[in-house]
Amino acid sequence: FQPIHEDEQKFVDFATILVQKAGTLVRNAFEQTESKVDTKLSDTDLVTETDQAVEKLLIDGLSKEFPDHRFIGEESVAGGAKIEWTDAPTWIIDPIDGTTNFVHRIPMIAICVGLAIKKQLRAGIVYNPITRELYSAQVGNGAFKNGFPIKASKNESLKKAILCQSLGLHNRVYFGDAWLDVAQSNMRNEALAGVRGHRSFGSAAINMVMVAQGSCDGYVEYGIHAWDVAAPAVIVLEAGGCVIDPTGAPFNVMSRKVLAASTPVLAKDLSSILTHVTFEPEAI
Ligand code: 2AM
Ligand code: CA
Ligand code: CA
Ligand code: CA
Repeated sequence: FQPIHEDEQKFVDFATILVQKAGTLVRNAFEQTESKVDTKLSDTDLVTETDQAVEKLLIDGLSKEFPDHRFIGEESVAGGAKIEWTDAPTWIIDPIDGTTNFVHRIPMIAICVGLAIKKQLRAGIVYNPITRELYSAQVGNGAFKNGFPIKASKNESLKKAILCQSLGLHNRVYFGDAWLDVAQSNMRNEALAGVRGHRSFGSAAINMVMVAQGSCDGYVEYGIHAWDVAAPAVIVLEAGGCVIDPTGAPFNVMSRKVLAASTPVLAKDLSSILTHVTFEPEAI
């Protein structure tokens, strides 16, 4: 492990404790049926008081300890602020990934905190406060679940693969001159329809840590944002998996799309079969 900032370890250790504190808040709110739900852009785009409280807890806590750090948080940039990258340590935060699961009390949710320094992703923390699974990774240091090393599968065969995609409205993109549901389009492809199984956990981060721990073999999604994938991408890579752009190009955290796979062979096979759609890069 080669830090690129002398206090990098201190940053990550502090954030890990804070994420667990935030987890207690989420766990306590999880069983309450009364939690107030608002919609953002559409009926499927939910936000709760807990999303906002968790983001505040994380940003307040980190900025108090590290006043010169910067933040990219889902619920803070939603107001229309443009994301600007600087060399300063930057925390990329999704307070609850899987808000729909949270609202429906489906226990697959994750607090995601990624750290970039000098515009490079350096660390990722993905915590499911309900199952108390804490995934973490730092570049060059391997990936862990509750302190135990995790590894992506060695699967190179699509036929033996479990694939994750997101089904549902938000995965539709305007393509050509009509709406295209990317996951449905992929499923109509014979090679993808014939894999061992399909899963959709309702959280980008959970889908990705499933690849990181070798439970699933591939994950593809369009329309995601930096805060959905920054932290879990580090975890997949450090677990020995691949994270690329679905076209096969190098992964870009701002490009609104991601392909995670257990092996380079599987990543390449998936990339050659998938429905490809173009997105404007992150413009928030
Ligand atoms: P979120 O819960 O943080 O919003 C669900 O399939 C995955 O897609 C989740 O990671 C969810 O993140 C993300 N997502 C992004 N935009 C969404 C939307 N408009 N509706 C539902 N999920 C969305
Ligand atoms: Ca959201
Ligand atoms: Ca998210
Ligand atoms: Ca979220």
